[in-house]
Amino acid sequence: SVSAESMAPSQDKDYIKVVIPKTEQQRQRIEASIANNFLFKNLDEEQYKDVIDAMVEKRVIEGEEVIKQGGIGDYFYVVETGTFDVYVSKNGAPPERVNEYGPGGSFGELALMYNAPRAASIVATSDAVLWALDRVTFRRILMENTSRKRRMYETFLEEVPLLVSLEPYERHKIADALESLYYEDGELVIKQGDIGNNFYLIESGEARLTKVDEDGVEHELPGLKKGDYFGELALLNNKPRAVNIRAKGRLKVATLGKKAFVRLLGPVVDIFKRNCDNYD
Ligand code: 1OR
Repeated sequence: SVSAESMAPSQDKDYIKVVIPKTEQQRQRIEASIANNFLFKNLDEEQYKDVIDAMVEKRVIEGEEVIKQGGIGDYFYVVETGTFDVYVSKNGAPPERVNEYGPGGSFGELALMYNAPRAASIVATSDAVLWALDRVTFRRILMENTSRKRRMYETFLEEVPLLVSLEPYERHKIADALESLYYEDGELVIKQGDIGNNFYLIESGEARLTKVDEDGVEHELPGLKKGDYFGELALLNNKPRAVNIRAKGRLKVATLGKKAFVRLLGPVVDIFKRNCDNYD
């Protein structure tokens, strides 16, 4: 199909690198802005340099529309400072605010990845500084990683009961942030009493749960299987891990760090809280 074709990474090596001259200080500002952005993870040194070389500084004022829904995709943007609102209009209805961005956020990748019209409008809600990356450089360097990761987790995330209420775009963002880890039979994934830094989804295999009571006796609790999640309690309550979790056979999990958990799973916090009541 046409869209499958447009996703194929370019084999063309005869490109001319985009180099926008910049000061050392500007380079440092870009590095700080992309430091925690998952789309820039796993670049080699040359790719990292090419991306920074190609970025161009764009200053916008409060109220300015940076992207117009339905428009053609030209640039991908990273936010250095300032805030933005995202609006979507469905079937000609008045635009609704669906999302927002602050420093370190990024937007505008969809139209470039899928050769599609802009899916949303983006308006500055304060004076702001953006770094813009042209379409060709985005596709050459950032798209391959991103689309591979999104495809890899797409089917799995669609089948996780916790996440069914999310928009596809929200699942894309979770896929960007996930990392897979493997554990062998009996290996400890979470230790009761530890401080929690990660959230886990079971990609394949099973996990055993146990809880040590005040007398030091370890009790077996119902186990977990593919599509189940764990590790959210300590992140939600800032309390130590409540149970031990071990691999039962070979276990594959997808994990999110605490920051990404808070940012990306905000929409399902109510579900977590409701499900917490079932633990007692
Ligand atoms: P783009 O190139 O289509 C608009 O230009 C950008 O807005 C888009 O890439 C995304 O980077 C960003 N749905 C679609 N695009 C979104 C959304 C979104 N949020 C931010 N963008 N939704 C919001 C999900 C919380 C779904 C709304 C139905």
